[in-house]
Amino acid sequence: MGVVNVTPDSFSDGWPSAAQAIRHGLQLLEHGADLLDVGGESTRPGAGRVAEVEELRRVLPVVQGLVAAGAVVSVDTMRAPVAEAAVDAGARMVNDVSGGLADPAMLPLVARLGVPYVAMHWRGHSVDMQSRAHYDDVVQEVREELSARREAAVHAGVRTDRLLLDPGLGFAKDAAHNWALLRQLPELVDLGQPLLVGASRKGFLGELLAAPGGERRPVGERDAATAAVTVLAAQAGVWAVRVHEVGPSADAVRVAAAVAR
Ligand code: PMM
Repeated sequence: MGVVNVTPDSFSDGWPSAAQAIRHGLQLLEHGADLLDVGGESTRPGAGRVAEVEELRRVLPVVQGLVAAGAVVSVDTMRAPVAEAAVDAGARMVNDVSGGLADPAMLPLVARLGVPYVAMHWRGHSVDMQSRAHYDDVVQEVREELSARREAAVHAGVRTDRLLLDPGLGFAKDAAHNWALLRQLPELVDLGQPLLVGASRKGFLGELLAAPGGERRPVGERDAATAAVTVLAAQAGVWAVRVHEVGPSADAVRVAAAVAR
């Protein structure tokens, strides 16, 4: 899954215009992306909300442009009206980082639309989410909280064969939490839903690769580490990885598949 952020304030990339975002999405397809995730609201730690009208203005032309070019598009949004408008515009999947918690209309909407839905592990909006990064056993708690989101989705009418889960690396999680989740990915795959993992360019990779002086590896120089995570994810049976640079991860998936064969 290639990331197409239509956000001037994303932590790692972000295209200021629809034309640039569409061009970028088409490049990601050439690099081997199977689907493109279009988002108009940054969720980096500390980010505030974007107005719904602005989110729609950012996302819709990009969804339309990429769908017209033949891409399979998912929309990265926490808002039901944005999800609905994007699906009307041709998006085939909804990726909700809040797992239905941010907008009570989201789960009933995706049930009605019948589109695949990604429920990510989330404990609150980005502005103060890191204050919620407290766990006794992060893997167990993420499992339980994802199971609760699955129950809520099913209760709202979402079919289990259209439900995907995501541990939400970096969302109310520090580096140690992210590493623990990556180490125990099979326990999350065991939940029985297709699993999506988004480690791409995130801060914990920048910390791992920090220079001797302590400065974190710059965001644009974390793609080799991201591809390494992709290998581990593929080996653990993850369904997809959400990445900014698709080529290395597409190659990594092929290597993992060849080894498995
Ligand atoms: N991470 C970001 C945004 N959306 N969606 C899912 N399902 N999983 C993630 O880990 C995730 C996401 C933040 O990254 P970005 O600002 O680089 O897009």
